[in-house]
Amino acid sequence: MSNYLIGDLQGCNATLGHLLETIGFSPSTDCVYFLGDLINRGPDNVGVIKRIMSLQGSAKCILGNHDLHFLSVEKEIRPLKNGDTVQDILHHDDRSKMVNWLREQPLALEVQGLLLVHAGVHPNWDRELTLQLSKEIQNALSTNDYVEFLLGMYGNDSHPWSTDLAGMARMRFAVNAMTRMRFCDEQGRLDFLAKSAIGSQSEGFFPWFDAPQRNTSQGPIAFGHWSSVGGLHRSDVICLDTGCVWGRSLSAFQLPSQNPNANAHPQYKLDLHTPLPSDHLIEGEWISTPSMEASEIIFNE
Ligand SMILES: [Mn+2]
Repeated sequence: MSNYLIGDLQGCNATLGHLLETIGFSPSTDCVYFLGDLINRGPDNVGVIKRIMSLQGSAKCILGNHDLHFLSVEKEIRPLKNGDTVQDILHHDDRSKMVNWLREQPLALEVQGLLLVHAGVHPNWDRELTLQLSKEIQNALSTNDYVEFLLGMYGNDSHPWSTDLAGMARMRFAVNAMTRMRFCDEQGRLDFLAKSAIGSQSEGFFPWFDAPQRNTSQGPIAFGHWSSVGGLHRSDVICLDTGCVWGRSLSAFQLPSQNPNANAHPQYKLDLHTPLPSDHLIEGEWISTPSMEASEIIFNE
C-alpha cells in the first residue's frame, strides 16, 4: 500500500492517466492525494474530475485558486478570464454534480506526518490552525448560501495575520494564504504584486517557506501552485507543481510504505536536496512523466 502526492493537474487528464500507469497505481490498495488546481488552463477538466470522482476513497483532493475561481464563474459572480478552459464543465450534463463535489473538498490535509496545501502555510500558523481554517472554509463552501462566501473571498488584504480576524476577514486571509501565497514579509503580510519567479518579490519579502521563524519549519509541507519553483525537495518542503499544463511534466511523490503496525502518523523525514526526477520508482522519491498537454499561450498561473 502506498500513498502518492500529485501536483497541479489543471485539466491535464491524459498525462494524469499516463502518470498513474507509470507508478502502477492501484485504487484497491493505494491512495493518491492531489494538491489542488485540479482544473483550468488545460484541455480536459471534465475528464480529470470524473476520473478523481471515480477513484472514490482512493483519491483525496485539496482545492487551489483555479478550483475556487471556477466555483465563482459557475455562480456567475466572476467572469471567465482570458485562458480559462472550464467551459467543458459548464456545458456538461453533470455540471451540478461536479460543482457539488468540488464544494466538499478541503484546503488542507494531513498524510503520514506531511501537511498538504495548494500554495502554502502562513508562517504564523501551526499545523492545527491550518487544518482548522481549512475546515471552516470547507464548511462555508458546503452550505446552501455558499455564494456569500465566494463573494467575500476576493480581496488583497495588506495587513498581517491576526488571531483577532473573524468571519469573512479570517476566511479571506486564509484562502489567500492557502491558495495564492508565494511571498510574505517578516510581519506576515502577503505580497500580491510579485510575479511568479523568486527574485521578483518586493523588498523585505521572502518565499513563504523561507520566512524567518516560520512556525511549521519542523514538519514537512507539500504544496503545488508555484511551477517556477516546482521540483523543490527539501527536508521541510516539497513543491510538486512541475508545470504540466505549461508543457513540462506531471510529478508524483511516493511516500514510504506504511507498516500497519507502526504509528499511524510517524514523523516523516525527507532527505535534504534529493536529486530530482528519475525514471525509476524509489520509495519517497519523485516520479515524473512528460506533459502530453501544453497550453499554446503562457498565461498567469
Ligand atoms: Mn494555483
